[in-house]
Amino acid sequence: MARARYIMVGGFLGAGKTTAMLRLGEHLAAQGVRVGLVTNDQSSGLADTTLLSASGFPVEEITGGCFCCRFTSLTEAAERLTTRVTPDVFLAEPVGSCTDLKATVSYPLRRMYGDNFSVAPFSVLLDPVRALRVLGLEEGRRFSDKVLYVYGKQLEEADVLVINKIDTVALARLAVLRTALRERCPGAVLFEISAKTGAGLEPWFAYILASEDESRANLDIDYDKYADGEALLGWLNCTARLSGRAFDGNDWLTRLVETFQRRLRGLDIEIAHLKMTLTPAEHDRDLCVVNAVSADAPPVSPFRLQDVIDAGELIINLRAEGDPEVLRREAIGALTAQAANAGLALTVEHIEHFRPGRPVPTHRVVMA
Ligand SMILES: Nc1nc2c(ncn2[C@@H]2O[C@H](COP(=O)(O)OP(=O)(O)O)[C@@H](O)[C@H]2O)c(=O)[nH]1
Ligand SMILES: [Mg+2]
Repeated sequence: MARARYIMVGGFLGAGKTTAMLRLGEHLAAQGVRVGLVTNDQSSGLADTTLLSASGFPVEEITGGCFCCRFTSLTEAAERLTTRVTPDVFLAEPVGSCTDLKATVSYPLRRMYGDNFSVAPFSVLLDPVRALRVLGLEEGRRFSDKVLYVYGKQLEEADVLVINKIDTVALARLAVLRTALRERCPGAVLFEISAKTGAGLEPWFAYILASEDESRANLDIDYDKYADGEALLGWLNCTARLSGRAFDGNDWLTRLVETFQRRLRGLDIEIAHLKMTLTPAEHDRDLCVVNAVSADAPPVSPFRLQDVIDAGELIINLRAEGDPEVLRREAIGALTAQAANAGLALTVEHIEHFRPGRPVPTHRVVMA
């Protein structure tokens, strides 16, 4: 049997991994290539899984830890997808606060499952506005140094650096970022894309579909610092049911995101990624998605409901640099107020808040 291709698309929270994977999935499906997707998070109830499933792709979700720490779950998820659809290509999205993924995922896959998978070079996506701030090229809200350490390691380990969202920045700003990245990551192949408009996607797709992962000296990484940086990020996942009278779900969800952002801005908490989905009770293909990738960035809604709804399921995924207790309190506050505003009954079905635990990879293949 021909080996399936394993393509991992990494990058910081909110960089556009899910959006780009969806585009790649559509590109492949249009050519009759079978695709299976794997999402990953520290806990369950993922907006990404809801979004990708609603797009019609077979998705397996790995929860409770990242790929590197749950390597066996990754290969099991691949087996389940194989049973379901026998994918020619697996597209996998690691957690956006993870790094050292070549040593802990790509190399072990090649070494132990080389007969099953041909592994693509590792792509790391970045949001240009975030990157310009992180690299100190522009002013704006930033994370603390330990979080930036993880961000820096993500850039450093990229085989392929992909500046995404080029539709959001002027050419001059893009040029500044390109120059800085070339200097900082001379070994990486650079692409510039917009997963939203489709600009620049073809050359990147062609490259990752055709090239093989190459061994490089391992990332020089201090796992204590990495763990500290990851643990500064608070995680909140919430699933809730709304019901009552007919309401405009698109408008309602955008206001909820704005309310939540305002509350977090007031506490000087920077958001890495806040994403919400609202799915009507009766249509599993219709949904609204609203995202914010910073406390001060305007919310965007890449998917919108066709019609007003009178009942729905809400998912909130927040990753922000703040105390998880505070994130929970503010989430409940924003949600209760926004439900009351619209005269809706609210039932919180599941809520979790925590800091990611120390990364302890299942395997770490060391290259000289
Ligand atoms: N303007 C613009 N927005 C994008 C682009 N790619 C992704 N986004 C938006 O960025 C946000 C985060 O995207 P997502 O794919 O969820 O990021 P992930 O956390 O890396 O998986 C969402 O609101 C997307 O709609 C792009 O090329 N241009
Ligand atoms: Mg995602």
